[in-house]
Amino acid sequence: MSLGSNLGDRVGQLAAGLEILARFEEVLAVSDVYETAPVGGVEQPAYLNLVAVLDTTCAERALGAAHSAEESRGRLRRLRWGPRTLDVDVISVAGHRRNDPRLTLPHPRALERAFVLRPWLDVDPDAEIPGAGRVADLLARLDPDEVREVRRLGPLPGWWR
Ligand code: PH2
Ligand code: MG
Ligand code: MG
Repeated sequence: MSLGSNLGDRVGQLAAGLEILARFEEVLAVSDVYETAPVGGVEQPAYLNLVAVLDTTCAERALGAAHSAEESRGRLRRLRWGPRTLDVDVISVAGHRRNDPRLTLPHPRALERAFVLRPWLDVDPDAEIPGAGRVADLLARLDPDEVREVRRLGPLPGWWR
């Protein structure tokens, strides 16, 4: 799962999101927090992003947990790729591949997003995106200017690891 926030108390939003996810599934690992330049959409504040690994092989459960976490933070969907209190995206579930408008797996844009790949490497250096390759290789292929806009801030305060 990829968590992102660029409005209000960004750290608090991420921590609250993780707490909700943990009510659904065991959280096996949480990456460091990264500050990242916004990708796409309108001009908006910088994001904080992290990646969490949940103990599930069920895409529907992962999606349900993600939506609950977003709703708990009063997420408003005004603009595609616009600013948000908390965005939780299911990136990959147990190697599944599916093309469903509700949830496409793996996440179709993860392979080009340093704000997903960089924290993901923290928690799983051998991670692979089904059909796309190793996360480490995909990250190495990205424009270094974009990757440089990803700044590591360290662990999320108040969250166990
Ligand atoms: N999420 C988006 C759009 N753009 N940019 C960054 N840096 N981080 C995000 O999480 C993000 C984004 C849509 O979900
Ligand atoms: Mg997103
Ligand atoms: Mg989303």
